[in-house]
Amino acid sequence: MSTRVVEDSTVHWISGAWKEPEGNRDRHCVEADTGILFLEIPFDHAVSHRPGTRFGPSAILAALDGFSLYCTDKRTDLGRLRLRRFGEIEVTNDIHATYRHITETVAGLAPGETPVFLGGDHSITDPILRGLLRRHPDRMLGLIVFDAHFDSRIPVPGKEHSGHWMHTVAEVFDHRHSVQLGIDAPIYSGAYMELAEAAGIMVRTPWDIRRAGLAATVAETIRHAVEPTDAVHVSIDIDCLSAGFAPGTSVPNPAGLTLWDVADAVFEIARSAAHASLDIVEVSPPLDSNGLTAQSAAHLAMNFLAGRAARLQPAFSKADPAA
Ligand SMILES: [Mn+2]
Repeated sequence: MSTRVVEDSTVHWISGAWKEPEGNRDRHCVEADTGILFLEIPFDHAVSHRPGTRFGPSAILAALDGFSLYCTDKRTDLGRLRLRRFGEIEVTNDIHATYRHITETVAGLAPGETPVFLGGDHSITDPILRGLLRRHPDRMLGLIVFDAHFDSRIPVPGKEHSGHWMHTVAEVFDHRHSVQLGIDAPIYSGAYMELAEAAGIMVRTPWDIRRAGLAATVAETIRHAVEPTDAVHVSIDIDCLSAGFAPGTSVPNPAGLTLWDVADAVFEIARSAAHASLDIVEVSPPLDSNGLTAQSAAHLAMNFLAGRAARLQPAFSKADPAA
């Protein structure tokens, strides 16, 4: 968005807030808790249905650049955050070499900044988590996933896809502090639900969430994945959203969650966790309608940023009637 309808000196845009050129890391400039590092992973070689998510990162960033640094919905100023772009993590059509490269890159990120990964297909969350575990081996990591899918299929060598990363990452990651919210895809057996819950994963379908209420579900999620851990990784597959909010994805979801439910949950999670990281995956601009899915993804990213910013504003909780 290069032309602004609004010319107002009180409004500061995300497009003008990026602090340093891509890849120029200055760890002395990064204040703990305020640094946010956006990384692009334009990888869709493992997408299980329709490709196109390689164009997701640039579309989400373009949408974010059209936002101001004030999250109006959450009455939260993002101005104290230091936003920085890493640029693209290099990907190739060698799936396993790409995963190794993602893990190495994430493991080597300087401490202090909060990483936000923009995909790409959902298979990248496995190498991201492996990298986060190596980046901070001293931290116990919780995992909160918003997705219509379990992503826990048994992988078949040579037929890798984006639907088995929850299974493969269990080689190195204990799911006892994992949560999956929004699971409702009609392509499973009861065995998937039983296996997930037997592994300690807190699974809540959209129906579960509607019955318990969002606030109760978020509180339970925080008790399961945030309070017992040192850091939490949030993974948002955009197909957790109803297709009305996210038509531009490989497998659009006719049911799903609402954008505001996920946004409010992400805000509360980001506000409650001492350390956090985020990935947003499966946004496919070639399948999108009027850029709506990228806008939804940007809205979720902004709510994550607002949650981190709200942690820095103790006065926020006094002004928040819900707190
Ligand atoms: Mn999914």
